Order: sequence, then structure tokens, then C-alpha cells
Amino acid sequence: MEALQRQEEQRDQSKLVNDLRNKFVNFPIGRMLLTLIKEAPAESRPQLTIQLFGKAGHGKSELVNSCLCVARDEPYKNKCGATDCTGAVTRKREMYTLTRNIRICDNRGLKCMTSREFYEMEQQLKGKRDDLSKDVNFETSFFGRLFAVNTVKEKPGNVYVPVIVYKCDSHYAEDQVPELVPLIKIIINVSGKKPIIVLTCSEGNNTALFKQAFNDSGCHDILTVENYTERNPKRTHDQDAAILTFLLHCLEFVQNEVAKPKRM
Ligand SMILES: Nc1nc2c(ncn2[C@@H]2O[C@H](COP(=O)(O)OP(=O)(O)OP(=O)(O)O)[C@@H](O)[C@H]2O)c(=O)[nH]1
Ligand SMILES: [Mg+2]
Repeated sequence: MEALQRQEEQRDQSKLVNDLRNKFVNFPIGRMLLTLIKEAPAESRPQLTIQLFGKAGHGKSELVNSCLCVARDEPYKNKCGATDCTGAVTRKREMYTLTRNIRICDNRGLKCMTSREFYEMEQQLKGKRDDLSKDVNFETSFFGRLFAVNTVKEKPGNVYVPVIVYKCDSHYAEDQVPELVPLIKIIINVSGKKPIIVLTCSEGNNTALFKQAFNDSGCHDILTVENYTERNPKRTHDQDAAILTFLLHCLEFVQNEVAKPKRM
């Protein structure tokens, strides 16, 4: 009797995850993007880019790995080279395709929260760092920044959803999240949008504290996920559902942009 009940629960959960995945894959995002992008060149396909930001080692690459395997419904693979190493592993921005119109972009993580690092993030948001073959460079001097010539022009046809990825450490300190306030302000100033916050390692005890800290910093779009990792690659309904909820949230973010009344 119990086994039968468990089987039924499994079937319901599996249906829920499949429904979420179908909703994501079939979301009319192409049409929405066209209403947002007026000056898109006729031959180009409008693209939505989920652009990740955050500190080094906080789970950006694993979030990309998790989104890829869940959206495509395939086994987990470490395509982004996520590792245990505490140093900054990802050095370049790398674009990964989720669907025809949707990409997710891994990023170099912030290490010291310096003005140089924030400056680079600002340039990315302004669309001045679209040459993805180059390493993300945090070494630009003050004068370099002052006289910077932007060789890459903003490309029409791209809509960005800014996302900050933050790991719920086993230790919580009050000054951890406020370190990112300059980044949050840059995102709001440049894109006019508040970032979505994704809390990783969310099965720990401090998740509520980190959530509150982001709320206090003015970010209210906060989602929690437990990423798939090399140590924990086995797909589960709960983890799949959390990842798909995040992806759908990014699309609803765009939907809200479309629904906003236009300024005259
Ligand atoms: N348990 C658990 N481990 C995670 C989670 N997300 C990431 N990790 C682990 O944390 C470590 C760092 O993750 P990465 O995805 O490489 O972090 P990153 O933000 O890309 O780091 P950089 O590229 O250095 O900026 C890896 O060992 C991951 O497997 C999570 O949600 N849960
Ligand atoms: Mg990485």
C-alpha cells in the first residue's frame, strides 16, 4: 500500500517537473523580445541572455551546469569546469545555449570587491565587453579606466537578465552581503532592473539569514537552489523543480518588462 502511494507521488512529481520544463521550453520569449527590441537588425534572432554575476566560488558555473542538464533533460556534466578550488576558476565569460532564444552566460567571479572589479562588471552591463574571447580583466589602472576606449559597441538584439549568484556559507556574518551593494547599485543604474538573486548551497542552516540580508539590500527577487555538482550529480525532482523555477523566473522578468507602461 505504502509502495503504491510512493509510486503515485513520484509520478505526480515527475509530471510537475515535466510541466515546468515544457512551460520553459515553449514560453513565447521570441515574441516578447521582439516587442522589447525595436532596433534589432532584421536578419538577427533576438536573444535573451541570463547574465551571471557574483563572488568567486559561489556556484555560478555549477548553476550553468545545472540549468543545462535540467533544461535539456540530460545527465549532469561539468561543462563549465566548476571545481572545489577556492581561487577564481572561471576567467572568461562563456555563453551556453539553453534554447533557440535563451542563453546563459558564465562569468569571472569577484575576488576582492575592489572598484576595478566593479568597473569591469559595469562595462559588461553596458555591453562594452561583448568580445567573449578575452579574459575578464580586473587589472585596468585608474588612468586606463579614465581613458578607456570601448572597441565593442552595444549590440542591438540582446536582452539581459542580471542575476547575482550567492552561496549560503555555513558561517554567516553581517558584512558579507553588503560587500555586494556597489554591484547591486551598478546593475540598477545601468540596466534599470534589480538583479535576481540565486542563493546556492541552500540546504544549509543560514539560508534565511542570507535571504534577509539581500532583502535589506533592496533585492526582493530571491530564489534558492541546490546545484548539481560532480559530488552530487544525481538528478532529483526537487532540485530540477528549483532550477526550472529559476529559469521561468528569468522569463517572467522579461514578461514584466514588456508589460511595463512605455514612457512617452
Ligand atoms: N553543495 C553544493 N556545492 C556547490 C553548489 N554550487 C556550487 N557548489 C560547489 O562549490 C564549488 C565552486 O562552484 P563553482 O560553480 O565553480 O563556483 P564559481 O562561482 O563558478 O567560481 P569561480 O569560477 O571561481 O568564480 C564547486 O566545488 C561546486 O561543486 C551547491 O548548490 N551546493
Ligand atoms: Mg566558475
